[in-house]
Amino acid sequence: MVKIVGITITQHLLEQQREKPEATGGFTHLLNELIVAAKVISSEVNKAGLVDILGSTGDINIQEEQVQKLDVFANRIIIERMQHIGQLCCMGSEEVADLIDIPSQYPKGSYILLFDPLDGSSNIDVNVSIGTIFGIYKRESDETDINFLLSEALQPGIKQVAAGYFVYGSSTIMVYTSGNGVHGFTLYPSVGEFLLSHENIRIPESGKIYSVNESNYEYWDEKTRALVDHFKSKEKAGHSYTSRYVGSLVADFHRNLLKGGIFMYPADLKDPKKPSGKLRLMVEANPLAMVVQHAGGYASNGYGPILEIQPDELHQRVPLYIGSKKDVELAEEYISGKRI
Ligand code: P6P
Repeated sequence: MVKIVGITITQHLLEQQREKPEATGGFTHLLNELIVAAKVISSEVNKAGLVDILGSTGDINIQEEQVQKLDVFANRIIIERMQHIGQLCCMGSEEVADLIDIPSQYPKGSYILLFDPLDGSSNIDVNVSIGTIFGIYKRESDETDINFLLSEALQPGIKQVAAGYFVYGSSTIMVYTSGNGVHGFTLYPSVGEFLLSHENIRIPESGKIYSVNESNYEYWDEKTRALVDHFKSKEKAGHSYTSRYVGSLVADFHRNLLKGGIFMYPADLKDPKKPSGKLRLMVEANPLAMVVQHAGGYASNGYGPILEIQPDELHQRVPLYIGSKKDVELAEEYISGKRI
């Protein structure tokens, strides 16, 4: 007899809401609707391969990447579900070039949702975990016209009111923070409920795992090479590290969050159009940076906190060093040249 442990996420959110006298319930409503969208995506991901939703559409997205059918599906599910709830003034998606307006027939709210609908989707047809990443901001003015809202969406990550991710893997898990600890919930499929499974997650201050795509070694500068060489050398590091790289950011990040370690996607010269590396500031780095910070870790672009970067554009890329505080601080010492 399986003993159901852990409170539901609905119960958790209501308890968190009760702790905030000024809360109107709007944030709880927003997160609950996003959770429904994730359940739908999880259901589709878990039967991918059985239905014609695998593979690419043949299109190239704003990121100049092959669009996977599941990317399109996940993006559509989130937009369609979130646009009518009356809590958002706009949305930004990794899959959509411009900021997404709320159709005029629906009421606008004061929150901004930025998301990567299905990160790592090139791994779906080989059954590697993938996920949805999200960051939530509040608009700072009364402006609701989409032509003015881009400046409202381009806030530094430190302004996020909440952030988190869903991993669609051996189980579907949601990890999020609204500034009051980092909490993980595991989907109980037959019940359709996310149950609290990882309360108040804390990342170890230093780890024994480093995650990086070493095939980019020839495209890195000397400082980046020295940093990765450090993790490969027991003598330099003082203990041995192990390399773990799934190629799906949410999977690599989630493992390191629980076990400790550092994930790196450095700047590289592989693609002159992407000198800052591959990952996106607004829909990948900022949300995970908020999560890791509230779990006691740190996220840097190699020179300073990811969360303090003032964004210039919705899809800007950023080098990312994220995970255990001591490991990321070491990365900063190498990348900023303080250590050779
Ligand atoms: P590479 C997936 O495409 C993704 O955006 C992240 O999920 C992942 O961390 C990264 O790209 C992997 O990139 O260049 O190592 O294949």
